[in-house]
Amino acid sequence: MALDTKVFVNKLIEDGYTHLCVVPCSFAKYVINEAINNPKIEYVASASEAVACSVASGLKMAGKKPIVIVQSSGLTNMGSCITSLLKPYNITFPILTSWRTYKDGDSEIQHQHLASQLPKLIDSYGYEHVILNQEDIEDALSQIELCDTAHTMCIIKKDSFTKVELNDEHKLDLSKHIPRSKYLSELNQKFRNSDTLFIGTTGNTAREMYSFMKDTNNFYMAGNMGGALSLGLGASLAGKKVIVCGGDAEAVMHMGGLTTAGRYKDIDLTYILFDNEQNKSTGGQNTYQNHLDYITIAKASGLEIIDTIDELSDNKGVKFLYIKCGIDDETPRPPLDVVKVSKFQ
Ligand SMILES: Cc1ncc(C[n+]2csc(CCOP(=O)(O)OP(=O)(O)O)c2C)c(N)n1
Repeated sequence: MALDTKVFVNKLIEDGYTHLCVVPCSFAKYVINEAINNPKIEYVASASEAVACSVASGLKMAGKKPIVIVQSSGLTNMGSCITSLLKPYNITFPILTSWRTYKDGDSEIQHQHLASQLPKLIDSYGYEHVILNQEDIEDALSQIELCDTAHTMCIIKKDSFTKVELNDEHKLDLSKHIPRSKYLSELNQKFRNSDTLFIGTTGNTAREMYSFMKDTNNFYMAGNMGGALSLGLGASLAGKKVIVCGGDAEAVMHMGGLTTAGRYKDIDLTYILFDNEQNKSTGGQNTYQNHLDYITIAKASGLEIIDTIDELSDNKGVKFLYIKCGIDDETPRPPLDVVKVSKFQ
């Protein structure tokens, strides 16, 4: 059985909870939708789990009642905040983490390690854990209360919540933008049979590259969200020509990668940022990043701005291409044998 999401969120509000600080996981999609729909709780879309945890700490220390929701793969990002802020300063608030599983042969290898080790990770942070009771809403709420007052984390399993659609006023309309597949096909055409290495980021970019860039040399980075540009920087410092293709949520998770990459001139590295204004792969949640001017940020970080795929060339430098794009239909994930590559071609 799944918890009634609307009742659950409304009861949290009745219990005084004020903010939901989130990096999305598809397991929490419906709670996120309800929090966005419901004006009585504030949805704080966070660039990373570390950001979500620090914002929640500030809220709690200033008298509010925040809740954090993250994916198990992101719990490691919160490690520093947990061990050096929450624990020593005895700050508590509910941290809800999904528990992603892994089946042998599955290409989602980013979840393989924590599929068995999540409780140990939580334990190593000095936290107890409870598994959210999806059968009994009152018990589930008392588990959240416990997590608000003790260093206890709440694990969410798949299908814990009933379906809630986003209200129309929160839905994104990207129909006027050209879908990403069109640009990926153009890249495929231009770089087929070239030695340029393409790195696709976690999320739907890599998945779509698998469908629309069949003839290029691609590395599909299933996990390590936020690390694609830096992975590409390492490869280009080692002499590769590299083009990183990423999404807008991935771009901000470890944005310091831009400032590090911008220091270099004598390498061949390009970062193409596909901005679809959402976390497509975890359920299409709005990234709420329209206040960002990505081109200005990249330029100020030292990258050279180019405007079109046509301008991509073998000239040395660290280049940045921003593309606002629309949404393609779902495409299949790349299979395990193409994902699990430990050396670049
Ligand atoms: C550290 C970490 N946190 C959260 C996730 C869950 N996650 C996977 S993809 C994704 C969103 C990707 O969105 P974006 O980069 O905009 O690309 P899109 O899927 O929209 O193409 C999220 C939140 C993750 N894999 N790793």
